Amino acid sequence: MIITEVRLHRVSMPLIAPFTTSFGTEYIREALLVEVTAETQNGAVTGWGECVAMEEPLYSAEYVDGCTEVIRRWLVPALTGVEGLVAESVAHHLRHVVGHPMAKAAVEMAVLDAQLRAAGQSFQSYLGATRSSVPSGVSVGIQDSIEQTLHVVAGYLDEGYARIKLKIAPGWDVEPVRAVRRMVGDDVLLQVDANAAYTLVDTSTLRRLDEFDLLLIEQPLAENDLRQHAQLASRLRTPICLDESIVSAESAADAITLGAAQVINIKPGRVGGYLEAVRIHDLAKAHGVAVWCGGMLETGLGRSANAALAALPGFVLPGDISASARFYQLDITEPVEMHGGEVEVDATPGIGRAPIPEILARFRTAEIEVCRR
Ligand code: NPQ
Ligand code: MG
Repeated sequence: MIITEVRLHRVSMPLIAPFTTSFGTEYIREALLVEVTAETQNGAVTGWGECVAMEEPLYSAEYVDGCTEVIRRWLVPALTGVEGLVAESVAHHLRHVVGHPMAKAAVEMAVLDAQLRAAGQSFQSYLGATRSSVPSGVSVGIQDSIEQTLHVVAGYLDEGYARIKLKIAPGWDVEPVRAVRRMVGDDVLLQVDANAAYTLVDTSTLRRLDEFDLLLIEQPLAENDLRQHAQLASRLRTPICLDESIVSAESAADAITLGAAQVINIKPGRVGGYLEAVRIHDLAKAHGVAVWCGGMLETGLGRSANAALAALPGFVLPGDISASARFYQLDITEPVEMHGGEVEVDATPGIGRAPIPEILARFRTAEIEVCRR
């Protein structure tokens, strides 16, 4: 294919309820969508990508305005002249730009969507994924009280979610986790996510979580603390899962070799795209390391693509792939639904769903034409 037009759509989507993690409270999801139009052997086709960066650089170094700039100024210009562009060569054409994995992932996703739509192929079939639905976990933000936490968790279990993840932070860890485990009993899959809020000084506190039979503790220490995570792992019974630290297949290999990660959270945006995500899946599977698909409060675009990714056989733990309704009153695509603890994998052509024009227009705060041939 050859790219003929690229448009960026900035959308502002109110969350159903504020979402608090160890790094802050979010009220609105500021999302960035990439619309790529290309000429292919089968005619003109449009593909959509979603950039998962947050509005502020709190989860990782990237943020929406920065991604907009790097996509507009550096990434798109590196692709527009390329004849015979395929999704599998996007990362190669962008390799001279250091960093910016979420921006690169969004562009690659749009090209892959266009490519699959032109070929009439679903993402599931492209990946060779066989399951038609995937288990759906839910991420529970830090609440104002333990009572409120129990109320929220009970609601999600009533809805049928297959796994609960509690956000933790120093001062909000042992007691809320104890209360939730006591309420839900031994059989509910329960895990925690610290979003890098602790240091090795907190080892004794983190050890106290061992008694609650958690599936894993996600990213207790800072992004660059691979060695410290390995040290912590040797002192905890609870398996350590890395999120922020896993930025590429290389870092995944390092984490596995060092003993820093017994489990890996794969987020396509964080690692530079769905194709790198598949490489990490393959690597982890070859090493017997369990993976699951993380979430970044995606719109239906990224959410449906994540469900297809999570249908690969190495995704042996439920992902943070909840229903659209977990976060949004109204999604910009057909909503992703959860039934009986599972989310269905789309079998229609493309990497995910496409925005519904009227809803996109309603939430859009800016539209930038990056290029037109
Ligand atoms: C995580 N997500 O696993 C993240 C982090 C996160 C579902 O727990 C706006 C946009 C707010 C993206 C808050 C979940 C966010 C965000 C947290 C991502 O660490
Ligand atoms: Mg996380």
